[in-house]
Amino acid sequence: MRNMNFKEMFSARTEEVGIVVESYLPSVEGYQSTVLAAMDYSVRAGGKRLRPMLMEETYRLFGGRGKEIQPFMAAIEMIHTSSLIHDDLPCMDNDTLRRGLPTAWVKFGYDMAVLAGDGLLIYSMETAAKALSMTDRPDLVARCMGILAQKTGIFGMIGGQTVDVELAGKPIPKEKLDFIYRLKTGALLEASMMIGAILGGGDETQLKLVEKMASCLGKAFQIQDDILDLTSSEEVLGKSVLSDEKNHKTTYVTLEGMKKAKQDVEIMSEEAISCLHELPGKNEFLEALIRMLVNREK
Ligand code: GRG
Repeated sequence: MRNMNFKEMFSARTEEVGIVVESYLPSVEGYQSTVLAAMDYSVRAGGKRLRPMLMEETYRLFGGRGKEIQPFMAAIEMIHTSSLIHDDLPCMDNDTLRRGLPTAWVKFGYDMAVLAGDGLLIYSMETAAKALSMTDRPDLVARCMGILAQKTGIFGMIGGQTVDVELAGKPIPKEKLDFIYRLKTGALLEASMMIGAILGGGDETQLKLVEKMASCLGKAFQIQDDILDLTSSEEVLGKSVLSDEKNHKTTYVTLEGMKKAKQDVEIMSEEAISCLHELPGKNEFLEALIRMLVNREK
């Protein structure tokens, strides 16, 4: 078989990771099947599966070879998907297209979309707990469950989204925008890579470095997301574009201008790569993945 280029390798990994994630979804049955169908629809709609992919690649970087990472891979994608469902709601960004399909609230109604987001969010914890019976280090699994909850909650993604929503339509000083990006987007990337590092056997110093690497990546990733919202199309992204403008949001681009936004994406991604180089082990795919994420077109 001929050698695959990075794009092909990335697509293959997206598919492999997707199979793991989907294998943890609950069956769509019973009196509550409508909400289960909305959860199932939103996760199976696809997406790049970046967070579980980064988690598994970090786990491998530290030499992890077991299966206890898999419930966490599914859990982080469930949390991410739940956040997309809620982010698209009429009371938030009011968007109608996600992952190339009608958003959950358009397809299942506002009420069911709220419940599907809630359902996925808490099912993620039930899923992560499955790793307890797949390991001889339940202490590490318990720690990872704590990190998963913390980085998702009010001191993580939900906290960042709160400030983002509250300040829509208002000018935002740079420090507050940095706070929003670090929490709203960075926190789940931090959880992904930290869980990979902990279960892979990383020590405390390495864990701090992994957190910093993911935080730089998160900031670069969100700035790139702002850029794409302005410069790309619904066909390419599979989601609504010009959403920030519609919601009168201050973004990195409106604050700093397109040129600086692009430069800062480069700077933050190089910083993430230099953290990676300080860590032991080598994972060329992970390095290429970080570079590709911040230069992505969708
Ligand atoms: C119910 C858990 C819960 C949360 C409510 C709505 C909310 C709080 C948070 C929203 C956070 C959010 C949507 C941040 C933006 C992050 C971002 C850039 C998402 C796009 O991620 P990709 O490109 O998407 O990885 P795919 O579809 O490829 O997975």
